[in-house]
Amino acid sequence: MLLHNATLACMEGDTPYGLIRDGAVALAGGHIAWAGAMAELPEVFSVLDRIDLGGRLVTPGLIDCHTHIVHGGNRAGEFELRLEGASYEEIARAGGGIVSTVAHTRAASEAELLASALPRVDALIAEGVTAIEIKSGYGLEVESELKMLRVARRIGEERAIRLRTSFLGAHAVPPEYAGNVDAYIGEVCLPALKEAHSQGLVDAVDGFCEGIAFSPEQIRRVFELARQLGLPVKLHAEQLSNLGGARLAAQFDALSADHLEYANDGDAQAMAKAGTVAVILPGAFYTLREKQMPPLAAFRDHGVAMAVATDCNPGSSPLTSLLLTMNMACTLFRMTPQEALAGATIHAARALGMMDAGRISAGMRADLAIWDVEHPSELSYRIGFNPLWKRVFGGIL
Ligand code: DI6
Ligand code: FE
Repeated sequence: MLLHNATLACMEGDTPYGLIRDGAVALAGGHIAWAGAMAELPEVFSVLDRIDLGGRLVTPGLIDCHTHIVHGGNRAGEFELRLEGASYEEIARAGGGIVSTVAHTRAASEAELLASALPRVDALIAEGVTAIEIKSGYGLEVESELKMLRVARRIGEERAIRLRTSFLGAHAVPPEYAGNVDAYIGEVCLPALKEAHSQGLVDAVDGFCEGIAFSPEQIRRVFELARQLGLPVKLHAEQLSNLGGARLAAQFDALSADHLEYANDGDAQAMAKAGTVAVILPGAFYTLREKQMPPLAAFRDHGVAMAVATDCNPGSSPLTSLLLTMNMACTLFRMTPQEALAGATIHAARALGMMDAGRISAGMRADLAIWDVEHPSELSYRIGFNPLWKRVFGGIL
């Protein structure tokens, strides 16, 4: 089929957004066969069935490259506590925070976890999202981590969306290992990773490198196993303080380092050298009323690709709108709307190692979003408005 009479934001090439007016996209076999100006349509594609898009905008399908969308319960009570003055770290140290979601996630059946996650996934799909990453990390015991990852895989079967899973066993120390962090890594985290990998449940390995979570040395043990298993790594780094997580991630050629509010110029340099994507998560910054901004100027100077993602989780970012996330990235961090859209497409794809997604180009999978807007800057500009017209998934409109 040939989509024509459209503006294309191809997200590659030399022009802003890779914008093409009076454009067309030829789709064949679930992939993009050709994209460009209608006037230059190759003869071979002129026989395809045509769909007139009425001048609408076509972008790559959006990609949410950092979510904890599978989780039990919610933390609205902590939201209230924070409004009364408690900090995120105080709540975590008092046994709330991630550990409270762990209790709910352990108690939930696979069917319950799936049923609670699907409406959140549907909210993303309704905004033109065609791929998401989902982390484990609220099980923190072998069987519960496996359960979360199975639910994540199920979401890819239940919905028309591409999925990448990340094993996040090093997310928090569960209460039964309090004060015994190294034993948790050796007795639970590493065996769970081996088992999950052997069951084909893991696409990448993540960790939380932070004072309230794991030290760089503890994360290193997890990354070393990932390397042995041939799995790429990524890391929650420099979110609340600078412990050197971004540099550690770069040493392991990480796909991404995420959050990064407390990262510095040297971290940006190391990430640039390793080709590690900076995943910017304005939902957590907003929710925690963080004041420290991620060093965007350093990322730009050193040529670090920046992605944006929801970080959808029940504690620090109960957010299921990638469009709102893009708006927040612009308003809170002064990203340009072009950077925000690149962050939710081409750079998000890279943060997932998904090399056939995130741009409109021959050979890419035909995952597209079609919008009732004139210019791509409008996607970041409105707050809480969804201009999606239709989504194309695997070449199907
Ligand atoms: N950083 C985050 O923002 C989420 N995980 C992490 O390591 C928060 C998870 C939570 O509070 O439940
Ligand atoms: Fe996160």
